[in-house]
Amino acid sequence: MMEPVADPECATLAESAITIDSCLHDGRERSLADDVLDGLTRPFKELPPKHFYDARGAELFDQICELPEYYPTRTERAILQASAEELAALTGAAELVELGSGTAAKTRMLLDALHEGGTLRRYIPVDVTETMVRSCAEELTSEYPGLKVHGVIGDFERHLDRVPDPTGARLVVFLGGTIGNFPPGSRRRFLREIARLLGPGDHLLMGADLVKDPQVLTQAYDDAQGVTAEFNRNLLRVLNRELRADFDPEDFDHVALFDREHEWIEMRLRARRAHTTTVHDLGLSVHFEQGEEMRTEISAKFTRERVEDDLAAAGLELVSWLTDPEELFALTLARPPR
Ligand code: AVJ
Repeated sequence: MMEPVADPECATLAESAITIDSCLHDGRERSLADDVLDGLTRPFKELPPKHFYDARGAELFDQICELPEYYPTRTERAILQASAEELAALTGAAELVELGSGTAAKTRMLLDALHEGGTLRRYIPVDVTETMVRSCAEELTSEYPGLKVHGVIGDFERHLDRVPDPTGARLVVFLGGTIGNFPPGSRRRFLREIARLLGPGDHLLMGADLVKDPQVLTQAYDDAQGVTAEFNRNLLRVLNRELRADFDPEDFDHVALFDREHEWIEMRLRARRAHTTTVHDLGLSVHFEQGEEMRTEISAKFTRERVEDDLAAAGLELVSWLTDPEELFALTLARPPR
């Protein structure tokens, strides 16, 4: 059925409508090890949020998206619902490149609209989770006759160069507000990398969570059922399994706070007692003071001005600013200047 092609960097598996490039191999484990070694030996301990999403983490994140307190997912979905047709008309996209595609649940609204508009030919999901890319490729090729899917199994921070050359007007989508996970400098660098995927006539559609009442924000990251707390602590289970660390997740409390100066949410894990943990694969022992906090995520909140400035720094201009009536969340359509 699928024939592996000999390519040591990125193996390609191809069948009629589906192409899958894999860029992962052992690179992912190395990046976790490097991130943990750096992050846990800093004066203020920190781990990057991208390692939350193992199978359990992805499941917990799906639960977060259904929580009453967590408005971003349903709000973005409603905005997409209301504007998919307009976006399809504005972009006339023949191909949709999605960064962090996951189950592509929200993407279907765009695919539907582009399909209806008669322009859609190819979908290019980029995601670290191989099973997601594969199952979504299979579902979508059977749902949309004639659609080609070229999946890239990789980390969008490292493997954007593996996105195949464009075959027509392109729409790159980066949904969910994940752009907020980047601190400001890296954010602009990343947007510049995305901009390199765009030629004249191409567009970027990006979701951005907006600055709002701090209480609404902190509740979204510290829900009553404790799902987000579990999601946060799950990061320690990832380290235990992948790097043979011996964290007891119950040694840590979940903390979510809104940093008003930077206008971002921070999630942290706070040590309940002084203790030392070993990360066996790294030969590393890490001491935590009682009450010591380790940062596990920033999730920046935006204003229109901030989005416009960041886009401009990446050489992109804002075309449409689409938001919900309460202005909780925004979808921004941008393009290279003409
Ligand atoms: C997937 C990065 C958009 O920042 O809101 C949800 C992750 N963390 N609850 C976000 C998350 C805690 C989410 N993003």
